[in-house]
Amino acid sequence: MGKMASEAFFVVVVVAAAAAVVLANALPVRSERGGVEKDEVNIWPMPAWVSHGRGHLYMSNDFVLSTEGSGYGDASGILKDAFHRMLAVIKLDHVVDANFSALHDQPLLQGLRIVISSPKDQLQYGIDESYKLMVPSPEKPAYAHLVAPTVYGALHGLQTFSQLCHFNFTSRVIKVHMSPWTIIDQPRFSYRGLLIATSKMKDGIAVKLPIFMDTSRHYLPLPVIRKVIDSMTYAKLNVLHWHIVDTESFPLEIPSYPKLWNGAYSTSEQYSVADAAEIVSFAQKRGINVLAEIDVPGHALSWGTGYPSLWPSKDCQQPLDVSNEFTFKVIDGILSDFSKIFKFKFVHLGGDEVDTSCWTTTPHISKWLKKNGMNESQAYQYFVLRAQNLALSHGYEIVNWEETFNNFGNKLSRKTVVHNWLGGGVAQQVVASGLRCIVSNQDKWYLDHLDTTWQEFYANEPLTNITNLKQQKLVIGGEVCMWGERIDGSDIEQTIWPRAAAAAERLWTPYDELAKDPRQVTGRLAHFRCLLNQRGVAAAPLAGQGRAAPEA
Ligand code: CP6
Repeated sequence: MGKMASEAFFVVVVVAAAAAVVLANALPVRSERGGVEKDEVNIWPMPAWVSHGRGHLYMSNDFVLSTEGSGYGDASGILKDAFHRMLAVIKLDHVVDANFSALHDQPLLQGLRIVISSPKDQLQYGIDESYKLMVPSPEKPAYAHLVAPTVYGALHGLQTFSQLCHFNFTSRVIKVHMSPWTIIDQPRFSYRGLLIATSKMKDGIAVKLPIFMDTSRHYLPLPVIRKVIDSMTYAKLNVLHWHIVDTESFPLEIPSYPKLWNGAYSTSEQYSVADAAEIVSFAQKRGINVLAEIDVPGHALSWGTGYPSLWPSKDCQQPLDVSNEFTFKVIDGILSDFSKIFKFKFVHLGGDEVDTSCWTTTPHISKWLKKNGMNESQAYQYFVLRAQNLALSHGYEIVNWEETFNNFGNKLSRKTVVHNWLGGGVAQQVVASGLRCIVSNQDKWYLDHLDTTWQEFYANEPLTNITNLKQQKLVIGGEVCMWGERIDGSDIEQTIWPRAAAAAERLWTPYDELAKDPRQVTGRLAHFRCLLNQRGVAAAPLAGQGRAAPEA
């Protein structure tokens, strides 16, 4: 984003905040975030500012979208498609017939008028995601209004609107209760991510089918990934971190080095370039950026299936051979191909858990180390920095796991975002050094840790021990991680949800509006989990994750 654009973003945020303050003083009813009233506002994540009344409205059977006066043309259909997806989930199209009761003498909401100021819809990090939503009182029902600087802010507004609508299975009508509503909202952090890993351990044969069987282990079929993306939008998460390749398999097609694909488990456990591009476009249309990762130099054994010279030797197969120029040619080729598919401003270069012992025990590499006057840890640094330079040459900024910072933080490119995952609270040191940080500490935000409760997810505060305002701004957000060793398409949804939602509120809602004690939000989160279930997402019961084993 250019300087002008980011200044405009700032002005809009300030104006929105000022408007919020004015409205806060002017409007009579402001929901309390505590006690009984709190659970009445069943919106997740809680918006920055909410006011509501006590009236009831009903959605007209032919509820329409109006974009009159909007500066956004919607040539790509992002808004129109999102509106229809929203209607489908409100009306529960996948479970009930669209055969609604006639509504006589009820105040009817005729439609939603959406005004978006920016004509552009290029999705990128840091765009304005704010929106303002107004639902009228039953006395003057007509239209609800949604105003947003960008279409992506409007998408969040649609999600919030969908949560104000309640389908009654008995009367078969859709009620918007507690009108009028005014909601002014924007995210606390601009990076709100979920990691999925698609390359771990093979236990069976995968089939690319929308219905998955016990045989589709760990490789995630495209329909599963699409469903995860859709579910992310319900919680206003905006980055899908795709840990595509790792030691166990290399499922992605890389045209520059086509034999890398030989590292896939099988020909049905592969993503073509077209598959990946389709996922990126599917996500973009929903306001979600895809952060692609190649984890180097460790976690890359599968690369050598197609190109064995990337291994130090036949018996010592990782990390990638640091002494071989071909290694960096391949990384360059991958990043070149990536830059045509993955349009997010960041690429993730891994750099975690590197065991360099193969480098010293392999004669030709140990010779190379001596010749270049490097020890193992210097070679690790050399590798990471060279990969960083390649990413920069393809126009990317970089995300690296925190070991790179812990070992040579002062050498990293200033365009690095350090991705925390170890328990030591590195964020504080990262931002003190002037680098940006993403928070994912494994004892709090790792979804594969089945013993971590939703309350612990909720309570994890990214700005812990960071008080300086400038340093706080360097924490660009956080990410919950769904590592793939022990999950696949059959249980990924209930492993992600509802705990990811707890983190999503932490990343969206202003700090002062967050519950100090997670118990205060149990009812509202249970409601959101139920909403996920209604929408076809297999979110687990709140007490189903992180539970202690029952007493024998
Ligand atoms: N794979 C990769 C992993 C993990 C990491 N990187 C990981 C390590 C420890 C736990 C969970 C996941 N499976 N490539 C660490 C960032 Cl507990």
